[in-house]
Amino acid sequence: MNVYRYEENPLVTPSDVKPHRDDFEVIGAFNAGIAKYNGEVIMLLRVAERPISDDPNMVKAPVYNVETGELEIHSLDLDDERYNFSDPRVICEKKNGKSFSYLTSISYIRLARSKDGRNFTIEDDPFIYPSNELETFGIEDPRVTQIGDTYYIYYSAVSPAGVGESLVSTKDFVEVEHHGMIFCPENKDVLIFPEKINGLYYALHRPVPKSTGAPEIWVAESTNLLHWGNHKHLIGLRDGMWDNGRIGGGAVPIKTEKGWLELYHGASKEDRYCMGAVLLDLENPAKVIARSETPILEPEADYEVDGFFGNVVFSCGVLVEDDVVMMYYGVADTSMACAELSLQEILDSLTYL
Ligand code: MAN
Repeated sequence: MNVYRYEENPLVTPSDVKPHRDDFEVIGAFNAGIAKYNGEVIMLLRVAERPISDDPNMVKAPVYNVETGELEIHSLDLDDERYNFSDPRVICEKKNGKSFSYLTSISYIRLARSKDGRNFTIEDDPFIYPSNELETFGIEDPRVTQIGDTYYIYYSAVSPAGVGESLVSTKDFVEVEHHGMIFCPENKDVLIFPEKINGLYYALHRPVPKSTGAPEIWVAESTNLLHWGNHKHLIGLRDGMWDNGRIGGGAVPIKTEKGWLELYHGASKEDRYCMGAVLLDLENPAKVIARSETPILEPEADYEVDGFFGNVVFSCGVLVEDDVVMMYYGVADTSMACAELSLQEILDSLTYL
């Protein structure tokens, strides 16, 4: 696969972003949703910030307080036996195994704008900030689907109640209307198709079943974008391959003559995140036509390998012009990059079922 990484990469880094509070530092500006609006490329950045800690033995965990509308800072002692601090992203209670008690940072969504798709100006204030009890640990990994003149933005809403997917909409990237949670915990990586198919809206989503099953990609239908049903399991993990750990949708599905092309992320059991592709039937997105055997993009550049959580390429949005796919993607849970790939080459690389 020919991948042309922009010379300007990484396009946005944490040091480009001003923290929204003086006592906080920005540790991530990544996993951005992408839109085109008024001739500009808009990044909806996931900005992750944490309280500056003056004591190396203490970790400060920020939590949004719904009553006060402010962040509360919880100080946790690294020697506290109850907690496991080994994953830099989360603080887990030891007895609970994988489920977490706190995040080490709080994420919200900030806008960055560009005329050329390479040089971005970052707005000073948060665009979408945690605002209810399902968002007290933050909001993450936004995707944007434009339908008519409305941009539907949906993101992971994280709280002690779990991680679900919430929907908002805007027409101008100023006023935002909230529509509530559309997929309840645990669910992430929702991708709403950009048009109705045979009279119905479609979305990909990624539940995390607990008793049997794995973090895999599902498809659902809706008449109104709010209520989703007729859920079907779409694609699963593949033993011994790059996507044997967890998978989830990445970019809004791209309409091609051959079918809907979904660029998805797959992580190995070792948490190495790559991008791959799956082709779905144009008339029935629940039908898989073809899939990547090998990744179309994998962490290779130093900014993809090293960072807050290394070995991650994670796209939440692409722009397509003729044969060129401009894939914007988060790198190492730290920064944003972009690479160009050929649409035809991606389609030709797939293994047809
Ligand atoms: C995972 C990672 C983190 C994220 C949490 C909650 O641990 O994706 O970046 O903050 O889930 O969504």
